[in-house]
Amino acid sequence: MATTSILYDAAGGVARITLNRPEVLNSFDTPMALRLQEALAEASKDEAVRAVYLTGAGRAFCAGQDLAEAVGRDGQDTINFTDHLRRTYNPIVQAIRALPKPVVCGVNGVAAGAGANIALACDIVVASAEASFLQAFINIGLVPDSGGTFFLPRLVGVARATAMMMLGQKIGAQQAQEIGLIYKVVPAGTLEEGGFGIARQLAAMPTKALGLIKKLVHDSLKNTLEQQLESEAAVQQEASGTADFAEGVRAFLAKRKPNFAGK
Ligand code: T3D
Repeated sequence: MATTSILYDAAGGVARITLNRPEVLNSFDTPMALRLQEALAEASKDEAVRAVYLTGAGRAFCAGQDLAEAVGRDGQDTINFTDHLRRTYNPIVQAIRALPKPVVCGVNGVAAGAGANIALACDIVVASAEASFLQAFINIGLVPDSGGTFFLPRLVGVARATAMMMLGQKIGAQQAQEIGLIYKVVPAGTLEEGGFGIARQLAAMPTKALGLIKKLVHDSLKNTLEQQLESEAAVQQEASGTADFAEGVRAFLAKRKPNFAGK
């Protein structure tokens, strides 16, 4: 039995956050959702952390809401779903999107329900070939939440998104890559190299500029081209004021590798 539902380890510039209730496929009970919020806040404020890696323990990434918590033995809801979403998954999704550092998700196995959509909220999603994505909500008579109805149409288009959400069928990692749901699938057993490796690589890059790219990409979803061009012009000025920009140019001119400090 897992005793700590969220594992947190920060080393070498990367905060590794592991969903850790493998006996129930890392499905979320409320304490676990609150702990994940704390872990994301810690990663955000720790200046030594320059990238975040989110993954799951055992054979699954995350099976979404712990259904035993949500529904009692008599089949009656034990939670108010609106309040619960506002307290648990919505702040998680918002924290991932607002974190001014890249968040890489290493999807090690099935990602279902809120688990799938928390993965899709991350900046770069790498999945093991054994992983799958399931908008499981409809299979129990619910609608997608945790940002699913926002992320899916934007990632894969309305036609595929609607079918995935309505049919509630598993999409394999390979197909997820082919339709643009995720960045990349890696062979089974190589997620540490292919997923965590990307987080490590990002942790040595210009952190402020990475955070600004994230902001620009998200802003673009609501901006006109004119607004976005203006945004880029303003944000570029900010990026040009960083020590990493100065180092990048110095290194280029000296024909050496840059040593970015993340400042
Ligand atoms: O306000 C709100 O909170 C609403 C929010 C909702 C957010 C949501 O996420 S709703 C969607 C909830 N999730 C699901 O409906 C997924 C349910 N799980 C599954 O469909 C399947 O387990 C999987 C497709 C994910 C994996 O299937 P499989 O065959 O690989 O594993 P399994 O045998 O079904 O599960 C293994 C164990 O994990 C099993 O327990 P056991 O029999 O070994 O004691 C199973 O009961 C448990 N488990 C899996 N998912 C959940 C779960 N236990 C509680 N809650 C789960 N979500």
